Amino acid sequence: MNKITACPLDCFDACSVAYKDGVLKGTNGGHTQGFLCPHLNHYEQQSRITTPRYRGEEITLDAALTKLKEMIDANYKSELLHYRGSGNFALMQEVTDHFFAQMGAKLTDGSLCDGAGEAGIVEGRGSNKNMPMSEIAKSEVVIIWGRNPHTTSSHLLPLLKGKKLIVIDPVETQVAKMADLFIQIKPHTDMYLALLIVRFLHINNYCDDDYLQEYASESEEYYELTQTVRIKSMLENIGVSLGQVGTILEMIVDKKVAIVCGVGIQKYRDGADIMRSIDAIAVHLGLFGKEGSGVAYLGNSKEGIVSPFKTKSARVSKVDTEFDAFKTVFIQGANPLSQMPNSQRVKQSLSQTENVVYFGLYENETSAMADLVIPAKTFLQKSDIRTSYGHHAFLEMPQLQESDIGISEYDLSAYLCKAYDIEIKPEEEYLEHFKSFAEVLDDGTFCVKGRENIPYRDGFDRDDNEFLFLEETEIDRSANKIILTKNRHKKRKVSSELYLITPKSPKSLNSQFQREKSVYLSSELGYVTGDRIRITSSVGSVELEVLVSDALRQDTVLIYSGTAGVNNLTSSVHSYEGKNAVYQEEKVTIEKI
Ligand SMILES: Nc1nc2c(c(=O)[nH]1)N[C@H]1C(S)=C(S)[C@@H](COP(=O)(O)OP(=O)(O)OC[C@H]3O[C@@H](n4cnc5c(=O)[nH]c(N)nc54)[C@H](O)[C@@H]3O)O[C@H]1N2
Ligand SMILES: Nc1nc2c(c(=O)[nH]1)N[C@H]1C(S)=C(S)[C@@H](COP(=O)(O)OP(=O)(O)OC[C@H]3O[C@@H](n4cnc5c(=O)[nH]c(N)nc54)[C@H](O)[C@@H]3O)O[C@H]1N2
Ligand code: SF4
Ligand SMILES: [Mo]
Repeated sequence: MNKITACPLDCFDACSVAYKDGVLKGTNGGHTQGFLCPHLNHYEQQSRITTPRYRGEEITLDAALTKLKEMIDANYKSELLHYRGSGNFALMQEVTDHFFAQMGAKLTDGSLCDGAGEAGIVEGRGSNKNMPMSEIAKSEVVIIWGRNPHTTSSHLLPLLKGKKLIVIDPVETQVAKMADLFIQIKPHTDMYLALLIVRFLHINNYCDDDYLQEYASESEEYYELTQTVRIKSMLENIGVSLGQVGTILEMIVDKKVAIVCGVGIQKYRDGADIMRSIDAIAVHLGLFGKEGSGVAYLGNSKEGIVSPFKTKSARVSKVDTEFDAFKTVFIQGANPLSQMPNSQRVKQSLSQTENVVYFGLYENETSAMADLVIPAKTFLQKSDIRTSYGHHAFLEMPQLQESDIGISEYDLSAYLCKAYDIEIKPEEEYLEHFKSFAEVLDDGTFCVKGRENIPYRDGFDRDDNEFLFLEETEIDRSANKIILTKNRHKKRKVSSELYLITPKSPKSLNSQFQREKSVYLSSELGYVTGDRIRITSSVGSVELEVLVSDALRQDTVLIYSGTAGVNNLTSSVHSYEGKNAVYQEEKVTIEKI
């Protein structure tokens, strides 16, 4: 008989999974339609860490736990850091936070992922309530804006059939090839396109005036702001024609429109402002609070769920963490040496930390330099529950396999809590606690109680119920940067500075699974597949082999997330809002080696 669980990975789709005789398949009902994706199809073939290690020597799990306790014993509380990533997205991952917070250790805050965009959404709307996949299914027109569904949310694709499709991306992705209109925008210029769209909505009287009066009364002021952008020179600058803007307007007016955004638009310091400028388009069209309309981004996967864990503690940012300020750093479900920005800084800082503990499934840069390596159990070998940032399902993940390898997050926490006399409840009680936030639907599946399919029906979650538009200073901050960059280009050679974009690869999930090894360039840059080049930013450099791709703009260098060395190029500054990592602000130069 099939047993049902869910994929544990950090992914919009959060698929329900049928498990039979060691084979993982999509469930027939719901959005998976019987299909998973390459990550889960090959999940059981991944080679895992099977044995704990201390400074290169294999040891037993008992010995590893004793070592861990010794390391913790040797600390003052303030010298202990718990750094947790998103390798597994299920709810019980947080149980280790419970132990470390009670111990007085520091935890992290900030985001390597969607924090800037989320901050922009919260500023404008007062909260981040997402448009779920099931509502996108009801739209007539979909704008895919800085998201790559073939790679990162493939279960969205069947829902796009029969709809008008606009894609805005610097890369001609597979979904761009299917689009009725594709705008191959210059990286980091989405805010200007968004401002221009609102301006033309006003000029053509296409705004939903009744809606604006009720929920966005400052729209006239915002219109004035959009007029500070010079149309012709800005369109030239961002690589969009007036005709294309006209086509967008024709396609979206008086339609059910879903604007489906990804993290691509917000990997910049002003990522929050960019997201808010896109939200403003939806506000002018009156898309919020209506069926099949709105903006989809990454929702908060824990919306509607109160954690049973006690995790109050002092926190340090996970973007520019000074690991060497701690004596012991416990890393769980993360590969900071590859995935945090500024890898050389991370390496320097971690190598000066006395005890680095890696608790994970796979070997990677971080496990290689850790003093103590503790293997985790896979999602099939422990009990858990997950929710999603792309839809509202509540998915149980019962234990389906026995294994002698590794230890679960709960068992490790229970061991440590016992050792330090910290209260921890039985695992089943935590799972039951989570289940109290689930409600059953007509088809027998579960969703998170209270999550709205059509949020913002009665306006926004701000005191005055209104949307808060971007202000002049915020737009200036971003506009200045474009002007500054242009001046820099004048001084140096224009072709020498290229945009770095670092999206997700179809082969890996960030640094898990099959990692990419190449840099992708447009053939117009004069390199051929197989050339080795050095890519350099003001932060550092990396050497990679070229793969020529016609999907790219001439001014763009693409290195996928998870490629070893990509984050040598990125700096560990924070976004202006949202305490997010900034992966695409650095310009790069390239040279043959
Ligand atoms: N296969 C696979 N799936 C994944 C992941 C993975 O690593 N691999 N990672 C998971 C995680 S952690 C996340 S957060 C999600 C993210 O999912 P997505 O948001 O889809 O992620 P990205 O590929 O980073 O970015 C999406 C698109 O943004 C485009 N882009 C880059 N810069 C710009 C820009 O300035 N403007 C515009 N308009 N577009 C731009 C990129 O070319 C890319 O096509 O995916 C999840 N799913
Ligand atoms: N240049 C660039 N850098 C990026 C990005 C980008 O687009 N470009 N994307 C950013 C984004 S959006 C994200 S979310 C981050 C992700 O960065 P990380 O959170 O570091 O995620 P992964 O690289 O997937 O590494 C996760 C590790 O978790 C471990 N793991 C998996 N399952 C389990 C489990 O059940 N238990 C335990 N204990 N461990 C487990 C695996 O060993 C794996 O190596 O990367 C960010 N870094
Ligand atoms: S699409 Fe996403 S949630 Fe579904 S199986 Fe693949 S990684 Fe997991
Ligand atoms: Mo992410």
